[in-house]
Amino acid sequence: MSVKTVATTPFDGQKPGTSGLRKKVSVFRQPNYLENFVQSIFDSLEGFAGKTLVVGGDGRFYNRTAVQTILKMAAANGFGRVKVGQGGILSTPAVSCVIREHGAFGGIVLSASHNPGGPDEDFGIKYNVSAGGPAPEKVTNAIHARTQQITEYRILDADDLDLDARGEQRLGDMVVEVIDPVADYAALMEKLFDFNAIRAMVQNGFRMRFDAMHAVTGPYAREILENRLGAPAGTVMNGEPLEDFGGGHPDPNLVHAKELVEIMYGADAPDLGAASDGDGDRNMILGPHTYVTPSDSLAILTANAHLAPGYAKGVAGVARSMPTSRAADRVAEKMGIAAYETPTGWKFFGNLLDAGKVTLCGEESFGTGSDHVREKDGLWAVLLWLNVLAVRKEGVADILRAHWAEYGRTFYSRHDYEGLESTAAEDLMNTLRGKLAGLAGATLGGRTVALADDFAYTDPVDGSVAEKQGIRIGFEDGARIVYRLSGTGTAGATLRVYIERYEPDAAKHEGDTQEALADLIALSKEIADIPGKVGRDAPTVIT
Ligand code: VG1
Ligand code: CO
Repeated sequence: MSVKTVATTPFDGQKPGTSGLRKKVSVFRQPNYLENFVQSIFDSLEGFAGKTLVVGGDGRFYNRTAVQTILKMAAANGFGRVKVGQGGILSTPAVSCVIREHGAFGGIVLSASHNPGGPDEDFGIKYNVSAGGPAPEKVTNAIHARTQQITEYRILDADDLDLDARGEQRLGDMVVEVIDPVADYAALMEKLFDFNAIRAMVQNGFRMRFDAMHAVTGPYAREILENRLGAPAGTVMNGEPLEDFGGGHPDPNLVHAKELVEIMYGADAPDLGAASDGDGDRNMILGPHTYVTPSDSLAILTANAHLAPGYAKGVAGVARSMPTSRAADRVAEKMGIAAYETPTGWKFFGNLLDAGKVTLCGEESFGTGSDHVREKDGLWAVLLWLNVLAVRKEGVADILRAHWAEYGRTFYSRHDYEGLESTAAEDLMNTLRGKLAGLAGATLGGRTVALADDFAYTDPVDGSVAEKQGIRIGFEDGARIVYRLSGTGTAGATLRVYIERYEPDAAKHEGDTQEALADLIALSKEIADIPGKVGRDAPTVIT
């Protein structure tokens, strides 16, 4: 086996977005495309000779091919060991867990998360640092810069390895260890949560359904929910990871997790319904005829985390991405703990978690997590909910209503306008930016604008600054409209509009979210002239 040095030339557009580099599979399949990016990652890192790299992905189409290439390149670049999930599978939170548990140098996650998979769909790759989290912008910028300069990459001339047999194999001087993708992760969950209490609740007749959406959490959920917690077989639906996720969007929301939603809104609905996404870092929580928004879920978990053994000492602070509703802030205020507002994307939580400033974090996009790893974690959120339900002995809807009664309700919705022409979407954002200075103090739709800005964030730990992270228009009554363009899509542009309104009056907490927000939704279209700028009257997806 010899190391080959292959001459190459840069590709345009190898710029990591909100969460790694995501492109169509056809783009990744171009000769040298993946290799260039992987070599650029390695070229941007220092001091990994002889160290351990963790590699795994969500099992989507091209996962296995990419894993083989990465293993040979890791060997040629001098890593000492790669821990790779059996079959090339590791959920995103499991990669984070394995990196931390084994003191690895870093990891490579192969996923386009909630985007569809298959030969004509999406693929993705990202690098995670030794703390277990997504590389910060300093690193992703260096990787991108390197992709524009690259002239060669190194790869071992070797046969493909058997990824399905657990155990150690050699690849040149490097050891490849094919690991059980679930073991370390499941052990960590057992440490954090009261499995006995949850098991007892299940034995007493508590019923749940977990929709793995034919994505990576199937094996994790079966092992944890069915094998360890005693939920009956069949609790986990769509539990077989498929390369194309069965043709669906592995995105756990009311639109894409339709099968689960029908069960939860049907007759004889189970006590808890939950779903996770392609790479296992998102979660949706449902009770019988009840939907818990991710923003509310973060707030409720912050208020209740101490009920689980792993958080018995309390929560140091909570962080949420800027477009996430401010429900968690209200809990933090009452509890006397710090609340942070960060740009969209989990990489911005890493420093706060490492510094012990926060214990829980969350995003409106169905992401919740804690300091147990450095990624958002779908099954973790489900287990924390289960632990809270087991201790409080109340239903999901009761807990949600009690939370609103105590803290007030934040009506919240996200409207996505997908598949827009990129230049038109950019123009909409730029025009809006141009209007901001004139908006403060203005009256729009009967509300007075208290704040109008383009969100900029200074990291309180390392002082790094991230600018242009989304346009915020805040009103004096606490209502808010936020606009930003997606950084995870692979075709055209997606405009995300986030709308919220605070309702302290418990007598007004019932009712439909879209109706409760109707005037703000109309205003959101008007302020940005969405119909005029991008030719749309209505969003494609509402969550
Ligand atoms: C979306 C979400 C964001 C999330 C990101 C990655 O990004 O809005 O909150 O962190 O996806 O999640 P964007 O730029 O498209 O809005 V995942 O589960 O795709 O890794
Ligand atoms: Co994901």
